[in-house]
Amino acid sequence: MANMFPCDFAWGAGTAAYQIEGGWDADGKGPSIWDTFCHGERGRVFGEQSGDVACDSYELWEEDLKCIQQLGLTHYRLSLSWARLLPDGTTQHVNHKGVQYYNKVINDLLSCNVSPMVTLYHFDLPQALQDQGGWKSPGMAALFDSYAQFCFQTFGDRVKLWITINEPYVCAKLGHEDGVHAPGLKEPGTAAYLVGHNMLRAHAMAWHSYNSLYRPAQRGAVSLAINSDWAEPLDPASTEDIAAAERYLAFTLGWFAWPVFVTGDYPESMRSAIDAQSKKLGYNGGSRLPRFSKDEPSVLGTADFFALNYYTSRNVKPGGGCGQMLCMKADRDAEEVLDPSWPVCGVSWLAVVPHGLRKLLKYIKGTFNSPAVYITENGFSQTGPVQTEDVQRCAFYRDTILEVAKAIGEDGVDVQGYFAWSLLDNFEWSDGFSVRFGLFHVDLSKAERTRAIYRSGQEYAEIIMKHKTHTKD
Ligand code: GBH
Repeated sequence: MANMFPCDFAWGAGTAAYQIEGGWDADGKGPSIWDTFCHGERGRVFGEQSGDVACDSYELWEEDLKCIQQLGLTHYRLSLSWARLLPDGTTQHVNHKGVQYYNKVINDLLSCNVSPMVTLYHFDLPQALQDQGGWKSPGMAALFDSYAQFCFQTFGDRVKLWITINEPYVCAKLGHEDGVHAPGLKEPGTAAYLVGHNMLRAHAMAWHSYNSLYRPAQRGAVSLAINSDWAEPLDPASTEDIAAAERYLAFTLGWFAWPVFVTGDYPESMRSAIDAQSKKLGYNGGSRLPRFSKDEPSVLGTADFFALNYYTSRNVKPGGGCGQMLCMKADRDAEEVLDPSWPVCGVSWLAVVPHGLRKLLKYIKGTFNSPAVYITENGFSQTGPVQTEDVQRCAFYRDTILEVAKAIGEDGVDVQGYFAWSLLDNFEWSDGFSVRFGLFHVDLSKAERTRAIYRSGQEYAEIIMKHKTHTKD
């Protein structure tokens, strides 16, 4: 099909600090909750692995830059380690070595004509702030805002695309409901809603700070990255399944996008499902889904673009509970079914459904008033022996990018960029290094952490090259 990508389309790839940097205690960095999580109880992370060294990008940044150039990326998405910049989480103590590191990264990117997209928070809270209650504590919002302002002040002359928080859903649910991510809390049915709420408040405060204090001079754009699967009713003719699919989307995408893009509050279907479940189980501690205070600046309108992390799709029907216990699954009442025709790559949750991305983009256009969209993450994983000739992943990127082209050309979605996840094989959270999302393989058996391009990296480079040279006029 004709090339639908605008000439200034962002062709990117992403990484996150804890997943690649290593240098966990180097040069004055403070510990984060992921350091604590990995160094703590056994059995939390595959093979007792950690991000202590990871791809050693703290030492080997210039190797990463070579990879970025080899792909011909126009944009690179990285995250800052809060505890590397502010070891105790507060602006009382700035670690200048940390500032120096990110200054070099940003300056090197710019001198190679690559625009940075910078995420302030990708799962790695300074441990010192967890010790004060972490994201369950309402005070985190102001602490995040100070950190964000410090970053805008320090790097915002050069960084024009900011993500405040990556995937509040994952931090809230995997970190505080399931306990499989740091800080490893298992408080089903309550903590996640509180954490999600404080993250939205934190994001909104930072956006307002940027908007009034930094935007006039820096002229950048700020958003938060929302992850969501696409969901469809298992039986398209069943009203129960249709309602379940709507609840599924409300509890993932809607939880964060509705307040920011539509009403300043959570989706009504989400609150009523939670409250109905509380009633059923005789919980009378008030609504478990917090309310936004009228005394704080609104979360409505606090995103300059829509940042979407899309990986997979689900078919949905009512169901999924935890007996007499409170839990988000029971609140959501939407059971996930994988279509047997969808291939699964690497991890069990990742069914390959490129056309789900197009549908989700169309849904976002219709529901959130045609925002500009950046696909800030999308990728395909490997497990088991390393396959350098990863032809399936090549097909995945081709198919997915074609779906993005259709979303732009046929559905009129204003997609402005696509970031493959990930530049490098890296520390895949509780899966350790057993799951590989990289466009480059990283040899962990060598101190040099040698990077080697996969076939899919070459494929992506060719796609980028083709589109850069033949963009629509
Ligand atoms: C992204 O989240 C992260 O932002 C990124 O750091 C990570 O490397 C990448 O995924 C690849 O995993 O195990 O059944 O509970 C993607 C969204 C939502 C996908 C939670 C996995 C867990 C499913 N993730 N989901 S399950």
